[in-house]
Amino acid sequence: TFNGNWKIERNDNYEKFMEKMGINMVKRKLAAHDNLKITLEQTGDNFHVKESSAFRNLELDFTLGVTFEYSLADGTELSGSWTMEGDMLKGVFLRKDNGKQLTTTRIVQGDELIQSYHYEGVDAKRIFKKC
Ligand code: MYR
Repeated sequence: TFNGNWKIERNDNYEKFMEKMGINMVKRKLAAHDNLKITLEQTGDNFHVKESSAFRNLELDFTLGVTFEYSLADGTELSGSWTMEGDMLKGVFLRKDNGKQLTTTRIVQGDELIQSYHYEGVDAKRIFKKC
């Protein structure tokens, strides 16, 4: 289950990923230590998400298979949706500014939630611990 409070534990290639996303060095340095926490609450196909970090606090709802809008901390706007494939959440989003695709997955393994990101040939992961 994805339900619970998750706190960022470590990043894998996140710096390179952000660089590919066009995020400047100062912001990348800050974002690498953003203390991201996410709370996920799934009820059937509906998810409630609380996101809190050094940059902002926000809450949002999404439904599997239903397109929604999401803005990154730097203001980049995305539009897309999550679907479930087996035990994995798969997200396909488009950047509104350039039309390019960002894909992401979430999977729970033991007490870790692993979120992967893919953009323009660059892969990264952020690994969260249950808290
Ligand atoms: C959510 O389920 O938490 C809301 C929707 C998330 C959309 C995909 C997030 C991609 C984040 C990429 C971070 C990139 C920073 C350069």
